[in-house]
Amino acid sequence: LTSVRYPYLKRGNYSKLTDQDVAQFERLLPGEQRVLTDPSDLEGYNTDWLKICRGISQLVLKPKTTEEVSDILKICNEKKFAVNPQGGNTGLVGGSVPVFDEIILSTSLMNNIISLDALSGILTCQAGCILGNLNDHVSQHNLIMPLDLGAKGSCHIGGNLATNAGGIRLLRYGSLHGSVLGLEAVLANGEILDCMSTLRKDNTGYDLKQLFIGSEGALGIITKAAILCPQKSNTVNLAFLGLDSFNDVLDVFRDSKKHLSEILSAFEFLDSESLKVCTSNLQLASPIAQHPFYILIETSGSNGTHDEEKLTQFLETLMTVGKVKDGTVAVDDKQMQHIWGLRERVAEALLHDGYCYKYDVSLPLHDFYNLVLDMRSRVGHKATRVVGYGHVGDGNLHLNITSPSYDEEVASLIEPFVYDWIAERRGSISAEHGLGFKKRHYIYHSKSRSAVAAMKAIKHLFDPNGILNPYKTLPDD
Ligand code: FAD
Ligand code: S2G
Ligand code: ZN
Repeated sequence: LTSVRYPYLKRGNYSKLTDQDVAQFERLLPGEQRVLTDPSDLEGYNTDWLKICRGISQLVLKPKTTEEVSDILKICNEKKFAVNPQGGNTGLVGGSVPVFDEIILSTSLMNNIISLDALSGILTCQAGCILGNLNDHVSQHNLIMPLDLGAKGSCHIGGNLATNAGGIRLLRYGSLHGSVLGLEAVLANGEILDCMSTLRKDNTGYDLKQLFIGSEGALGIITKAAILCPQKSNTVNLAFLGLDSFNDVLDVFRDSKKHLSEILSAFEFLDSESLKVCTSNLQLASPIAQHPFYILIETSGSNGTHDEEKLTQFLETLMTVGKVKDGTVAVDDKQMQHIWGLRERVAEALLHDGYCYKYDVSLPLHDFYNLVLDMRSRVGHKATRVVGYGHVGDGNLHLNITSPSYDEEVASLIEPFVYDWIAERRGSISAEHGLGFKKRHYIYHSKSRSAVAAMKAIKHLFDPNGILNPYKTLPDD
């Protein structure tokens, strides 16, 4: 079976569901809303957050326990059903929805918090816990989650691990490869791989959990996680600054590490176009006048007087030397939320333009904004908007280009040019969102053939029948 949507792609020789198979899953998952077959119920699960990738799955399964996931995968592996693991369905590379009629295995009912040790700050929970809920829970114990992203209201921690999500706290708290102490996953044959641990140090054998972080549902279904949660800071400050040039942004980044040092907890940037999409498409107000660039600097520390003094002194210096033209420091939580909204809701605002060509890339900082300028001169006249924003501190740019609807001419002006541009500067074509369905054939722009060959060998070891998230992450060649 090929599909009109992907004429170039043949459906793998996976089995097709029969009524008997559905009945078998219904016996396995007794109770309401655990086995969905009604097309209207399936629509949301078959459509990704960007409303670009759409699958034609006829079955959503909602297990509650690791054992149920194991029983489901045993059947799927024996009967050769393809399976698409799904968490909050907020992924942006087409990895979270089927390409054809893969069975969707949703973690939405696997949302138990198992334990939280306030002394060590170690949380253990099921994979289907929503990141925002976990943050609310741990903050009652003076802790925070080590990651925060705009999708926190719906993304699952299992999906965050599977995509090795970065987000706005990575600058301070590092990647999930460091904050995840253990995980449990179910392999394609139903085997439960227990890598759960609440130890910060354990050098006994290969660190297998790392393979699943960033595996995008292709090596196993993550069912539990153990995460080290940092201490919640007594005082958090957020400055929103206007600057004239990207060189000034980089200078301020360098100076903020020097002068704010241990209290610096986030450093994000927006260009004028990305702020404009929030003010025009979402009617959000900017707290300062228009500038070519904006940065958000967040500090988090234990002593309010010390932090405020340090931050004020730093900002005054920046204004005096003219690196920063304008700025404000949030006076309360409400204003802090509003300013973070200007940064975290750019993705949502862009959707209102129509179709979004998204490039989440890592680049050397001296090249960072040149990609936006080059793409603007190459396709700006044909696109609605070309914007650049993101996690400067991580060297991670979010280049987004929009048009009212998918435009083949715009797309062919962008790809493969944008990927070649990044590869020539030894950047990464996917900094934090993964490759999923949309970017897997560009993997060689960022990974060697020997590395991809080893990935395929590992994939074959864990999933010899290739039933987990086929057509994703790794290229066919
Ligand atoms: P899904 O979208 O459901 O799935 C994502 C991938 O993981 C798929 O390949 C799926 O098969 C797999 N998967 C899901 N659950 C499991 C599991 N339990 N076991 C194995 N595989 C699984 N990402 C960033 O890194 N940084 C950001 O700052 C950021 N901001 C965002 C802002 C917005 C508004 C949105 C919509 C997305 C943003 N993202 C960001 C994308 C981010 O990757 C996803 O939001 C999130 O990490 C995926 O979690 P999810 O539960 O939604 O997974
Ligand atoms: C972000 C997600 C949204 C986007 O906002 O940090 O990771 O537009 C992104 O890419
Ligand atoms: Zn991001």
